[in-house]
Amino acid sequence: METIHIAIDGMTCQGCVNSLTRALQAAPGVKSATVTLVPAQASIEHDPATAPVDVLRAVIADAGFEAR
Ligand code: 9UX
Repeated sequence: METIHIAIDGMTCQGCVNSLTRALQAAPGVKSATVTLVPAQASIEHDPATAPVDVLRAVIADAGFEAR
């Protein structure tokens, strides 16, 4: 497991934080995800073999946000 931090564009409220948190935690290979609005970022503990960064970026995009 590795932990990465990704800056997120497009979150405007705590609901955004909650929905992105759920989307990330539902992704295979993600052990845990902590999302904050200030600063706008996600800290993701993941298995890089199962959930590489480009997959995490896609999960974030599908949730309606943008990984910066
Ligand atoms: Mo509330 Mo955040 O509708 O988009 S979830 S602003």
